[in-house]
Amino acid sequence: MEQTFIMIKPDGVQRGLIGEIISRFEKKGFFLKEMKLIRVERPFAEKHYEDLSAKPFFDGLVEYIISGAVVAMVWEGKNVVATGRKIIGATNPSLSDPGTIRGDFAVEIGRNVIHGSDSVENARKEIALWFPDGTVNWQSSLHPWIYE
Ligand code: DAT
Ligand code: MG
Repeated sequence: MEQTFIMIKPDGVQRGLIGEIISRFEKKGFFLKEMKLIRVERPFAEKHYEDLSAKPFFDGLVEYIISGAVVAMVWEGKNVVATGRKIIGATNPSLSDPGTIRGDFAVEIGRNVIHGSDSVENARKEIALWFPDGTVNWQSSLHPWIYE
């Protein structure tokens, strides 16, 4: 089944939003397949955001990601990449709908609390980068109550 990479950024960790964010993905019917609290170093953050290296905000973005601990996770479920992006909300919290994570908990684009993969291909790349040893093999006993 499809997997996505979700990261709670340093502001989300500092603001005590870890449980709230995990809860939203759990309650939706997605399954946690990997998770770690980690503080990454600059070269790793630059690699994660390499597609944005030409953008004027790149340096500030990297500074922000390395400014504290993050929670890196793999979530699994049907259409989890696209649905995860909907749960997260628009990149700029001024435009994120209420009910989304960014719409409910963020104000500034440079403090938007959470990252989620934007395509299945990028999810594969990001999961391989953050979890090179693969993901945990387990199946929730709730699976048949959520998936037909
Ligand atoms: P997203 O995180 O929604 O996938 P993205 O991949 O385009 O958005 O950009 C990665 C992060 O970079 C984003 O979460 C916040 C920051 N960012 C994006 N566009 C920006 C901008 N115009 N000004 C400042 N920061 C920006
Ligand atoms: Mg992105």
